Amino acid sequence: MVRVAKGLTLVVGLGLSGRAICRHLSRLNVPYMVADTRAEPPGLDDFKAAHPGIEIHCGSLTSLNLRDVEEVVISPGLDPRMPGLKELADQLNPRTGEPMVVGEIALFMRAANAPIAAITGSNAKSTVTTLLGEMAAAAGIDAAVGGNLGTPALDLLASHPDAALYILELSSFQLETTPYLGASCAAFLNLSEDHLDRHGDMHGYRTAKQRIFIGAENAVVNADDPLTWPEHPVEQVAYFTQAAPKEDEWGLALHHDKLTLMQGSSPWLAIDELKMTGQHNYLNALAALAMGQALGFLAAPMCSVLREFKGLEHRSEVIAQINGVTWVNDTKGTNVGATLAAINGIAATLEGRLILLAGGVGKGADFSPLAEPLSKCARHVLLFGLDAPRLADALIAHVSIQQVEGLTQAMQAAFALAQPGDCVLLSPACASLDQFANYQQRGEVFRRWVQGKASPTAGEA
Ligand code: UMA
Ligand code: ADP
Repeated sequence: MVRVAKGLTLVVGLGLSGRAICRHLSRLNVPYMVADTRAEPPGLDDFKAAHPGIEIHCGSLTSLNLRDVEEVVISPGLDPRMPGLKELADQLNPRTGEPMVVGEIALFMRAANAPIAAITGSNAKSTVTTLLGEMAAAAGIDAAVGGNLGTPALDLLASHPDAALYILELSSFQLETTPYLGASCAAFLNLSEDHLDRHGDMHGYRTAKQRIFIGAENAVVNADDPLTWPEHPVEQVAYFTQAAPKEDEWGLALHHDKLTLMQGSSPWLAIDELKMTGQHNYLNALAALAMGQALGFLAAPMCSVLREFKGLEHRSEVIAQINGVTWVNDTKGTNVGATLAAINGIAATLEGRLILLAGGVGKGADFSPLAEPLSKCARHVLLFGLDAPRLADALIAHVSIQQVEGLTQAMQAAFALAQPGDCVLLSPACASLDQFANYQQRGEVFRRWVQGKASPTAGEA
């Protein structure tokens, strides 16, 4: 047994968040040690060089004696109820009154000096977080943007100590270990199956996400999905819907014969002024507008951002047209809800048929909702990765499928099958970690291959 010395904070995980937690504790002169469940966590030597004298434990946490630990700060990718921490996770810290095991956002809350806008949901978090950040910048507000999006929240405190607003994308993992948030504006965008391997079931997953409303002043939620509505007391709630809006709701309706983003009966922006396409992105625009309004942003800068915003890379991103076939990278479609949104967005304007490339780590999801839309618009589905057999079981009765080894084989097969007017869509409905470092790497493999085919001399074919 390795005893954690009295008064030490234990940081668990040496990923992006764990390192940000360490930097934050170092800045505050809080004594800490680090543990990582992996025998050889990536970048261990670099960490040691940057933090001389910090004790590091690698391997199972069950060999740590945590009797005298001050507090445990855990990384989002780890379950606070994992072996070695389970008992402690149920105890309260006599010093802070918070659970003994907390996450990065709990530390962020203690140190932040500016209001927080927080965004969660199964999908669209990064898009809405980025849109809101751009709207803040256009409105002349010094906002720092990060969280699950990529820059750990604690790093924002160091890089933007005088920010007027923190805009945070928060995952269910981060919210699960956040005792109190107190956001000025908290959005819960949508709920569909994801991360069931971690949260057990939809109830556990939704309960974690609902924590975004603890202490919130304003909420922005999806009128079409009551499961997003706040279950914690919130002063003001704004709703967005894909239908015509009622009263003060945000929604979509015809105005002068054009589909328009509306608040109640007031038109804001015609859809044909947006660069983003797809019904799901219209909802994302409405959610960002509702948040911006709750935070006091002016209308004109918000609309000018919406006119220019093209969407983020890796999300329904058109990479190339080759021989009349459109190749679309939606590697960030890492759950069934996201892939459904991508398919529906493309199907609305598709001339030919869809060829879907999907597979990877399914996280316990039910893939059957994909069957019906694919039966209507797909020429073929190419499946790869860990959960290809489960996807095949869900789809085989409805659409032509083929299991292949990996993404490259899937792209080669799609290239041979596609007809002019078709669209080849990478939207895996799964995480990438069985065959790639992350979703970005999967998207880059797709992009490079497709660009190589588009101009064979420029890239690898
Ligand atoms: N791990 C171990 N043992 C450890 C520590 C980590 O096995 O001791 C594993 C985890 O199980 C996981 C991987 O290492 O498979 C990374 O986990 P982490 O908690 O160290 O992750 P970070 O590098 O800190 O990145 C996290 C978010 N990742 C997760 O929550 C899994 C990043 O979101 C986020 O950008 C970053 O913090 C900064 O805030 C990524 C993500 O996939 C994009 N998020 C999930 C999602 O969006 O669906 C929630
Ligand atoms: P997140 O950060 O929640 O993963 P992103 O903005 O990165 O969300 O989008 C991820 C994927 O979710 C996209 O690739 C797209 O397929 C899908 N998506 C985007 N907006 C929506 C929406 N409003 N509803 C459902 N799916 C969406």
